[in-house]
Amino acid sequence: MKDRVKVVVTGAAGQISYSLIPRLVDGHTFGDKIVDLELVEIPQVVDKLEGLVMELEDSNFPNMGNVNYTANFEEAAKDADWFLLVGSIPRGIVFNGKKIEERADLLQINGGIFVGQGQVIGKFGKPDAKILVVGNPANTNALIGRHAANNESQLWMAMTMLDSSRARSVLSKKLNIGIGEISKMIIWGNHSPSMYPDFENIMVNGLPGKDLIDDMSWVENEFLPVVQQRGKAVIDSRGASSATSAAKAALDTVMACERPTQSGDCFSAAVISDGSYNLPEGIICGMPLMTTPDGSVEIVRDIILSDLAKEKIKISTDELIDERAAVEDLLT
Ligand code: NAX
Repeated sequence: MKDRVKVVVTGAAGQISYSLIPRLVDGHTFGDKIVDLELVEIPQVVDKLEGLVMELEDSNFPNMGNVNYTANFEEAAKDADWFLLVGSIPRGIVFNGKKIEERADLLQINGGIFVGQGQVIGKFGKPDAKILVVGNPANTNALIGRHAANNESQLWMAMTMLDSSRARSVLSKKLNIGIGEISKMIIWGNHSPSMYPDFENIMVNGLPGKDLIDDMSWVENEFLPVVQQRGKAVIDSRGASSATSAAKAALDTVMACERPTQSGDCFSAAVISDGSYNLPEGIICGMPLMTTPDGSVEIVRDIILSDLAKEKIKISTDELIDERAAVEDLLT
């Protein structure tokens, strides 16, 4: 009998999920496992998911198991292995009669959602469940969810893989090499324009690539701003935020956790800081991670940071500390 994996996706009727969900059951992300899906939406939208389920059925994915949709997160969460928390309230919408434009309001509203979801995950998710927060502000939402879950054996991550993919794309063009030739692309800090893509620790074809990037003016004036502002550039052009690339990044994160990391490599996601690299403790911070052969995800601790890197990372961790202060009432 094939192994099974149960995956909960929130924000299932949104644009990222439309690209994400079919690829969870296509036999690539979870290999040969049968994937049971729990698709979650808010009550106003949940019925739309009937159409998505029809499409999934009509796609004939051989590895698709049971598929349910619901507005009841508790019902969905029971014994789940993975939680992909995509759902959140975007900036600009009217919520309880008020237009949400300030980051502080966004933090409070979405933070509130993650208190409830965190409590449920802590109680009903599998003890070794992995939780990937995509919905913004992802790091602080994950911090709130993790706190509410109060379950140390579960792993809470916020997604920085998209930033890592963007950085690899820009570097591959600069170096005129294939994407697959670049590895170890670490994103430090917050998933926001303050994050720091660590070009100094990349590997190119398995060898240190730092010396290939000797043009500091390009780094400061092109590489860093392009990567940090890429999300905004996509919104400006498309009129909507990144969707298919965000979905691919979520899948890449899942796959990075599901398979052991090759020796010398690492992948990017934000996890709770334990003080490694002198980062402030108790924030969800982008870091280098590896999956061990027994399936646990750990921080890679042997990266060397330059003074430039430390200075840039501090800007981002300071922002995370400010965000934490803005939701202090949700962390008690
Ligand atoms: P959409 O607005 O298309 O979809 C979001 C969906 O979430 C909506 O259908 C909404 O009804 C649902 N939702 C809201 N609250 C919910 C709740 N409590 N439970 C279940 N569902 C709920 O947004 P989409 O483009 O799919 O983006 C989703 C989130 O990803 C946004 O917060 C966006 O900012 C964030 N992103 C994060 C990225 C990252 O790298 N971490 C990159 C892409 C994206 O910007």
